[in-house]
Amino acid sequence: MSTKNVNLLFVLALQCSVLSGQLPPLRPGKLPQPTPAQLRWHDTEFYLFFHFGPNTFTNLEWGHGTEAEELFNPTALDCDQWCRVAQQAGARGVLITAKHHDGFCLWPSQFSRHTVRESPWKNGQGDVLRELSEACRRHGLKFGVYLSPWDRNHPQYGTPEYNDVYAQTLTELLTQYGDLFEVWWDGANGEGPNGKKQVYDFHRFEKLVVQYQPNAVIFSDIGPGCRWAGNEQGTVNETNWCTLDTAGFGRGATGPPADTLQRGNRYGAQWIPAECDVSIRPGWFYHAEEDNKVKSPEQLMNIYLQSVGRGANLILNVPPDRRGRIHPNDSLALTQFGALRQKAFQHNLARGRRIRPEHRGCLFFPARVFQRLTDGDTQTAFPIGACVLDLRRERQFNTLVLREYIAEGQRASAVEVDIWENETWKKVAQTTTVGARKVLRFPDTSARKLRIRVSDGDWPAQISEIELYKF
Ligand code: FUL
Repeated sequence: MSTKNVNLLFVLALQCSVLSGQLPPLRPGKLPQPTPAQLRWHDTEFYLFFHFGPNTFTNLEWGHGTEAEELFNPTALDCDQWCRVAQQAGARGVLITAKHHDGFCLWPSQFSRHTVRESPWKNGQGDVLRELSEACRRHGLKFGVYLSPWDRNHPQYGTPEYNDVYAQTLTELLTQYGDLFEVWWDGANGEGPNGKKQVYDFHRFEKLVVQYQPNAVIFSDIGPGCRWAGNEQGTVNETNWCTLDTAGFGRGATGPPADTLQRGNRYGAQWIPAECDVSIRPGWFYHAEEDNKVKSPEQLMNIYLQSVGRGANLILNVPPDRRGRIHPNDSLALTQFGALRQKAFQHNLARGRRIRPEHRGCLFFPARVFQRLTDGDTQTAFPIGACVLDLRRERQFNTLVLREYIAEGQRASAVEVDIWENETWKKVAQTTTVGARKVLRFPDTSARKLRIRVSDGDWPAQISEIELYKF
């Protein structure tokens, strides 16, 4: 939709609101909007996380940095298998711990002596990042990296020179493995081998990402691309604003409070949407004793509904084992989760169905304008306050999906859903924010007509799609 087109619609829709006696609050000034890279990131929705490295072989979660390189020796590393599992789960990308806190580099970095090159794996000729990035390209998956700022191995950690080392290793990742969709900075910042803590030059690191990978989004407690959601359970609050105020906050211990990360800040100064992280097992790295503690497909579905279903992205960790393969228990759970989701969202009862404004005063709009809400195209939107969806005959459903047209900011703060029953409207669901998407679940309900109302928010809240399911 062209801007001119949008503006004309806004004027008409405003007249329409006046006619119907409802003048919505207008907020002066422009709201923050996502960059094109962030918009693509929103579309990526769900991806896998791979924690792999010396900890896989020592059974630790946080390596000390003193582990011998000889320990790293996967016997049957198969990144194509990782990618097949990701695809079966319906993930659109993967992200790997290129370096965790123990400092071991999964690629032969020129700026470290603690890498795959010093290990016996493939006689020191291997490069996990090369294998994974190439497998991702073969499988049409996006690729991202976690490069821990905290390094318990590097001799220069804790000195200004370590910022050069970090910038150089980051540059290797940004320039040698093709397109990256995300760069991940965790908040852990402990002491190095010399007992010192690092003062990081994050500004310099951010500039490198922008320079070499302008399409990549940076994850951290304060973005700038996307934010930690404030817990490691993979969920975000039902009220989830994509905007955040970062002034006065840093990364890690100095980050915003968990509650703020969970909700974002309405009218926050920057577009920094939430990303929910969680592991399919209790730990982030592989531990054989957790083979029977893999989350079930139903648990994964619940996590998905409370992350992606609340407008956030989900990064689900699946740790490869000592062979360098995804354990069958994890791969089974992921395949079943993928099938569960596919089945749940297969048949959209609203697709192509007639949608009308609730208020008669709006009827001078051409009917096709309203059809944007059920046309299956998230690029077409309409700033409507209340609309009625007609399913043509009585249908059973229990799930409504709404998508806000976030390219022009996030505005809706309250939505109500009613069904037409016994000649009156009966409320079946309500929620707060919408954002990139909101999945609303409610008990099995039968009706022919539904009313969807953006009952509060800054005008114009544009909805791009309304979907209806029964699962
Ligand atoms: C945290 C790390 O300390 C954990 O080991 C894990 O990598 C998690 C995803 O991020 O900051």
